[in-house]
Amino acid sequence: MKMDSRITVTSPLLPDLDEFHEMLKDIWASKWITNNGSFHKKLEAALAEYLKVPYISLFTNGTLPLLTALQALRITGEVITTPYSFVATTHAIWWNGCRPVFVDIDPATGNIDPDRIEAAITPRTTAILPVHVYGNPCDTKRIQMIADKYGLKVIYDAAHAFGVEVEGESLLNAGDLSTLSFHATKVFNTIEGGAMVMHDAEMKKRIDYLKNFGFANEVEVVGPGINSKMDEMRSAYGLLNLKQVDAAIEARRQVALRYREALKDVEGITFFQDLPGVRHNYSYFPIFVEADKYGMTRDELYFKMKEKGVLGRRYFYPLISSFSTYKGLPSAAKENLPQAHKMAESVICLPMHHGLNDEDISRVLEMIVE
Ligand code: T4K
Repeated sequence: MKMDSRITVTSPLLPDLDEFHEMLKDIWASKWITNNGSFHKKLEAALAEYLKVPYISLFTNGTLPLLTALQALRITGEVITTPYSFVATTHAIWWNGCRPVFVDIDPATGNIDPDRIEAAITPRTTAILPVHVYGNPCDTKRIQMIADKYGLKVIYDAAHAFGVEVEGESLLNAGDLSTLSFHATKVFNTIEGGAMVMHDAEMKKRIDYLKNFGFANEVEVVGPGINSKMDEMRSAYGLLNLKQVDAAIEARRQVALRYREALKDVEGITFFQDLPGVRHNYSYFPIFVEADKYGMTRDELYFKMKEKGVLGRRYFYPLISSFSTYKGLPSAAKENLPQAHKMAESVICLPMHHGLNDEDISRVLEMIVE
């Protein structure tokens, strides 16, 4: 099989090269290449409008806004979170000197199960860090009620939730802060990149200081900041990608429709449906393999697909709580996380991106349906 006939799990949305070149000429002429330049400002304004959020701050990736959100809210002690995510979610808690406390997930969405959060709260708990996994919205109302009852902060890892809306409202406005990833593999990308969404100008100012070493001005450092500024090249690239992101989401939706139609009667294969009132972004298309009904294990199917050049991914296997770094935590015990284990052991994310053509989709489906 030729290398270029492989179908990858995702493929980056790329801006028009000529338009990008024109923007690069402007950047070269200005000689201002990073540190809150004009393209950076333009991208923040354009994203705030597109995402329907009051304030947004750009970052260099999706991990540093998580770290910074915990810093900004001065989170200490224990943070309740999900094991069913990319490892960056838990790393951010650890890097802040806090203890992650894993809570099992709801199999209907893959997200933290609100029914199990209260049992994990102790006098040391200060925050909840849920993830809208695959862009499926968490039960934000229930989570907020619990947070209010116990005086906890809520930071959403919304790395997968670019553009997701619930009843016409941006999902990114839930909780105290939300963070996004604009990595190459995401629905909207700036190559590497990310952002934080906040509710007020005061918090935006604080976050902007924190991502620039804590500098409030030339001579004043107001907090233990970090360097996570997005440069002008990637801001310009982002502005161009924003123009085509709606078309990309629609193309992804069409792929999801084809997958769902072809897989609906395959015994032992299940998948998520669109949730009522939700504008999904189709960032991933996970399927779940029940070996006894399907006649093949998840890994047998996964490796068979791989052999034939159809490169799905087992997001999120292994669970974060199974990595050697975290498996010693009391909340990482397998019996505490049965649903998360079940999902991690049955999932394959099928190729899902704007560039898949009919032939690609048929090739993916043949692997599963045959
Ligand atoms: N929170 C959550 C819930 C996250 O999922 C993530 C990241 C974060 C936080 C942290 O955000 P960042 O700091 O990363 O912005 C990928 C991504 O690197 C990572 O961003 C993402 N989540 C995670 C779920 O997936 P890998 O190691 O699986 O990526 P990789 O390099 O194997 O790429 C996957 C496939 O994508 C490749 O097989 C082909 C395709 N691809 C990839 C790249 C980089 C391309 O076609 N072109 C490319 O340039 O982690």
